[in-house]
Amino acid sequence: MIKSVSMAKINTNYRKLQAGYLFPEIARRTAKFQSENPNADIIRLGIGDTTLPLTESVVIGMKNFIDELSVKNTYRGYGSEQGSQDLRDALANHYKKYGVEIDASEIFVSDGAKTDSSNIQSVFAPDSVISVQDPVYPVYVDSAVIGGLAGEYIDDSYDKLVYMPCNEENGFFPELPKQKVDIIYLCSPNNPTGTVATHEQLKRFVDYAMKHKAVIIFDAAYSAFIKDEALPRSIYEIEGAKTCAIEINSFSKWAGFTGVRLGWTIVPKDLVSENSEHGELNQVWNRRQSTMFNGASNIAQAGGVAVLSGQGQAESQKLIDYYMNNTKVIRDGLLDAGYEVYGGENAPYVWLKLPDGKSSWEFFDELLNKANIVGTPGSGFGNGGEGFFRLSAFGDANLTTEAIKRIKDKLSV
Ligand code: PL4
Repeated sequence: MIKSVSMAKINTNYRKLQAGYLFPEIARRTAKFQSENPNADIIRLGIGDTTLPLTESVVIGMKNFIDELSVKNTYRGYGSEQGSQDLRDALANHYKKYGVEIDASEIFVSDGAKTDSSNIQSVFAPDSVISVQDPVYPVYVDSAVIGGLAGEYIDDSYDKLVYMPCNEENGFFPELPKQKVDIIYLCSPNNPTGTVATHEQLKRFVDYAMKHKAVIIFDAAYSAFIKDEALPRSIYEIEGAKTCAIEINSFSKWAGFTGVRLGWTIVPKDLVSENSEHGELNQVWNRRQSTMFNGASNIAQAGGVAVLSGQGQAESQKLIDYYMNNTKVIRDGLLDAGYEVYGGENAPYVWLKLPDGKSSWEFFDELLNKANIVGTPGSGFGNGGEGFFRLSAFGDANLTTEAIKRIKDKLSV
């Protein structure tokens, strides 16, 4: 007879997560409002989800690939876990535009930046101290909680995380952590504040990381939206960054791949941590991906190669221009209405300071009820986002113009 000694146990770290994940919570509240107000014509400027169709080159690239898949001689099954050589080469070539030399073997293709920005934590020791910007894209924090790296939630924050406030005083870019931290998440162009780090600001973090053998995880998912040539599009534009930074990026926003799913992560061979040898982190990530990931969809990768072609780049630029025009409409419109706004000049998000000390969720409800517009409450990105509100530029241009008109007509500053 088998004696029952223990039962399967769930990972209780899940119980430490606060409330629901932000975006499903917005979707839930919006659906409730729509069911109670079936005639309301809701405009969605909340989730940063693209609305323009795939470009011609991408469609042709993917269709051609599907044609190959439909013929026995050219059919292909599993690809390499690290991504197709074509795509890795095209990505390495892409970085040359910024004067950055990356070897294709340092690039790992994935199904998107969200996946990699959380999974990357697994290559570091479980007692690593993680620091995050506040406000922050919630995935970095919640994945640290699930992995047991965030500690306990006490007094509105996780006691093992080091929060780096980003506010009006510091131009929404943080000071260096006062203590030694091991992993530093930086996101530029920033979600949610829409601000972009300068060379000098990144250099300070690179210098800190090199001094303390910390690793920066640099989320550059919106880098293609930087118009100002003086601003860095990759952390590897900063001297020394290859020894201390991992960069994550995505085809989601500049190529309309939010549903197609394709991203990449760069783990340089020069990257070292306190206890790793030259090249080891690159090998460990390779091992992690080979063990736990079967490669991005080969159809999506064919699309990615098309995005990076000359024609593909010209077409993507049109998508970027369209969204950045929306950003201008939002920014100029809100400024004109008397709001204080940040970001939105080199990023597809506008960060609005709420008048009269209103809370972010109060404003969410007011905007939805009075103007039938969905945005994203700043507090959903952490305590540092309270009193702010994010508007996304990824909507339809006419609807974006209409939304700003409604805000002007129906809300008072
Ligand atoms: C809603 C800084 C959006 N369900 O599409 P991916 O996985 O390549 O990129 C995800 C991502 C990575 N890094 C940053 C991002 O802002 C995003 C996408 N964020 C938003 O509105 O903040 C979409 C969110 C999606 C999610 O949970 O990520």
